[in-house]
Amino acid sequence: MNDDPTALREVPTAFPSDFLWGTATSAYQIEGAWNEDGRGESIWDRFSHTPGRVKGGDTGDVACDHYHRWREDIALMQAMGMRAYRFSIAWPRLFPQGDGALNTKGLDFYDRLVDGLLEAGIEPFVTLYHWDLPQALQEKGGWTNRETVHAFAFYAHAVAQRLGDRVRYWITHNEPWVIAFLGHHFGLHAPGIEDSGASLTVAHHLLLSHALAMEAIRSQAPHVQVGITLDFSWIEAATPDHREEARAMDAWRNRWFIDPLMGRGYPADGLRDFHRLGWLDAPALPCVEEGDMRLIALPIDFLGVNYYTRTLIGGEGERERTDIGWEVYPEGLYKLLNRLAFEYPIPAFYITENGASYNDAPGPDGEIRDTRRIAYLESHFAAAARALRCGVPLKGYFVWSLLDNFEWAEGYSQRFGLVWVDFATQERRLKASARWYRDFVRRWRASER
Ligand code: IFM
Repeated sequence: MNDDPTALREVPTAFPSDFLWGTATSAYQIEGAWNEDGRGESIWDRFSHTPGRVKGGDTGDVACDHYHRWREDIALMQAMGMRAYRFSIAWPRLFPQGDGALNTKGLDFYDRLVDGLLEAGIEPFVTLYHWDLPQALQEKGGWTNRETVHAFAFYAHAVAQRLGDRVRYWITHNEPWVIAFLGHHFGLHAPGIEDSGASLTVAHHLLLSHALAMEAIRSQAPHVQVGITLDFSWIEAATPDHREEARAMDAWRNRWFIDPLMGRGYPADGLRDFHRLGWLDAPALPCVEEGDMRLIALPIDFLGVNYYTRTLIGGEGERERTDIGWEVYPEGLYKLLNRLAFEYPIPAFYITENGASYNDAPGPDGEIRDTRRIAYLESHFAAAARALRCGVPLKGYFVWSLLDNFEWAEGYSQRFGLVWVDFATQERRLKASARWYRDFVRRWRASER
């Protein structure tokens, strides 16, 4: 038995040979260059520049300076043997005012990035919206305004027209739950609104815009795969008394988006329960126009699943947690994938995010021994392997994140990266987990399946 926590244990052979191992990032969290080459202001620029909104007054103005260092970052992925990379496009780089004239310099950046990835043998997965709405659209009501749905489809069309010949995988939205509720009900994310009625309208418009964007992408690139990424939590009741609350939480946290996408409409039990439990002060569904629900249910080619933790209703206690305070619960990934595959007719799944915040610093020798991250990943990879053995059509796995980066309202206080970033000098350094992941993929490539 090898006691070295950074050593490779058994490589699960369940992963097929075309499995896409990768890492994920998003534009605002890594790019920096917030006002270069004609980029417009986004709601996250405005939010982070507002005192008191982000821990430590941190902003994404520079972040990981990926806008200038993308070649170095591709080289890191190559060194790690990655097969795929999920990144997002900053809408305000392309349309500084949200719609209207295209800023070609913005699109050129992503064009070069895609070419660079393909040259390195890395499959690009493009996310169109990872939370950075052009501020100009926010001035007109943002996602509460139905016009934004059309602006998003217009933006999707422009990106697909340019990149659709090379990008084979497209994700419309990342985590609409977070956008709708953290951004418009709790006010913890941009645009910092606290209005439950608005949050339900936003949720509906996000789903509708997903459908119209999917149509726009398919019109430009008929052979690509298009999906959406939802964030899920494994919800459990700690005691029988908490079962009802757990069911309501599941309706809100897990089913609010997937049910309408699968043609089931909004969870009927949800709104009544949210109201009763005092979670949402919105007595009615948002304005749903005729034909909306049919559009929202247009078939997706794949579902992106973001999974980090369990939500145990009615039970705190001593449980292992990452540095951001989220419980380590790999079993939840296994159960979640099985449940999704069992309940919904989804042809393919990708884990588009899974990872952990551990703030290990370099030791005296400069090494970052993030052994807890290795253990976290190992256990979650094993959970995914079990799901595969049960027949879940899982096609790929993206670790969040390639780099330590701007963790939204937490600023730079939480490090999710496989690669350590010194934000003062922009030096990058592979953590032990990055080498572990590299070895894992190497061993998997070499193993006979
Ligand atoms: O950093 C975020 C990411 O942008 C969306 N999913 C969760 C991650 C960790 O909080």
